[in-house]
Amino acid sequence: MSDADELFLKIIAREIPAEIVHETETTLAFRDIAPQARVHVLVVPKTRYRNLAELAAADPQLLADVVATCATVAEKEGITGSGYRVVFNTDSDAGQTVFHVHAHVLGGEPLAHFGG
Ligand code: D5M
Repeated sequence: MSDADELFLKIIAREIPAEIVHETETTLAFRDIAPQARVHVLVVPKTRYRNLAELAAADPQLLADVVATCATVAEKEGITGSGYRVVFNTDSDAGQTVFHVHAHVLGGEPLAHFGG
């Protein structure tokens, strides 16, 4: 595991500062350091898995906890009325840079549309 991949474990351990938005027994939500929207929060499981596939295979309940925390964050940030997006960048084509699975919760303004 590289230093970059340990970053979120250090945030969970409060060894590196972050603006924490919400915490549960199994997950932590904190603001992205380089926000791509007015609201941009990362949700991580406190146990590290490299990416979404590893988490889904190893611990489906923990994946459900991450998704539930995303919904809670959207509520707390007041963006459920206008809508929001949840993204798991996975590996190189998606530009994943930190190999501790994390969901991006994006909203608070109209987002560029993609898909059909
Ligand atoms: O997303 C990794 C995200 O992690 C990227 O949007 C920046 C964010 N980041 C990097 N360092 C920090 C710290 N220290 N606090 C908060 N957010 C951080 P990826 O999907 O891997 O590209």
